[in-house]
Amino acid sequence: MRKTIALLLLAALLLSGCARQAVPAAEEKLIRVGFSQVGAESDWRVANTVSMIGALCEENGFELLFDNAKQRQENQFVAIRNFIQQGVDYLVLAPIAEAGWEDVLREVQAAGIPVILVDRQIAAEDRDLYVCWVGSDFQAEGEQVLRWLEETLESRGRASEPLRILHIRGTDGSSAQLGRTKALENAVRTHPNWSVAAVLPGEFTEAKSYELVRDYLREDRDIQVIYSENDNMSFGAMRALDEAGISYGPGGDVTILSFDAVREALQLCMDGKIDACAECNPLHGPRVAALIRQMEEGKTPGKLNYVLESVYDADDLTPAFLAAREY
Ligand code: GYE
Repeated sequence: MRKTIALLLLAALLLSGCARQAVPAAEEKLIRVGFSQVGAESDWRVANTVSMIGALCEENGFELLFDNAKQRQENQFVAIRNFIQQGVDYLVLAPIAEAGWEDVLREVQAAGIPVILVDRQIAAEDRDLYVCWVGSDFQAEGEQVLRWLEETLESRGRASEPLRILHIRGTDGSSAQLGRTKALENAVRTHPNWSVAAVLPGEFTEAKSYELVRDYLREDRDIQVIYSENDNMSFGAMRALDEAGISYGPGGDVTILSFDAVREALQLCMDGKIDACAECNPLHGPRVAALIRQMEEGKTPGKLNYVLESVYDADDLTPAFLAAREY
């Protein structure tokens, strides 16, 4: 899958023309934007990169400097300092983890460069370190998919059975992990018959999740639910379940709850392999471009900009819906 992602990214970058928006006047100076991206760890991330590159392109009036931090915060620090050197007009940052940004963002502030956070948030007390953020409400995503679980168990007359949940976590300390994990912890607290069998640090990658779940199932097969904080980790878990001869999906032994709802996951959901997908929309490119345009016009955008999302199960999905899906 990693190879597939890399190839997809390459193909998308080569093919992706500019997703043209407002037409800038011919003599208008390009707006120089430095974008520090988390990595290429998942299908979601690849879709996000394609969206950003598609929107922040020359035809739309931007010169984009892109850096892939390969899932390491130190790489983001280096990229950001390079962007300052290169005199960017705006810094767009998808922070890997929430903690640890004060120092470097103060340098950005001292250089007079406005910061837009995208996707994940930062934990800094000084809210002036960035102008605005656009992304998802990760805790709400978790709450929605857990409500789906609760209602589904009730409709099957299984609401009071003991439920052991295998929790596959995303990158520790990232907003996506923190929010989704909090939703699960709250739900377990309010359902006395639910428990977390184990927490596996899957780092949002298919390969890591596969290894961890494979090893885990050698010790414990008494799992009723897998709560996987992104689709790629679900794909890895499914491979491990296949190898262990454990069935999953509606009608199977293990219920799979997945996050992102990328096309491949929705296809698996339609095919009866994933029970429910909590949507997480990666198409932030045009949103970030619009925020920059507002700021160029001297306006101050709203501080926190949430994207609306829903939960899908097989009943919601059709081939036509999937074909029209952008990611
Ligand atoms: O869910 C995961 C990715 O921060 C929302 O990061 C993003 C998460 C997404 O690697 O697939």
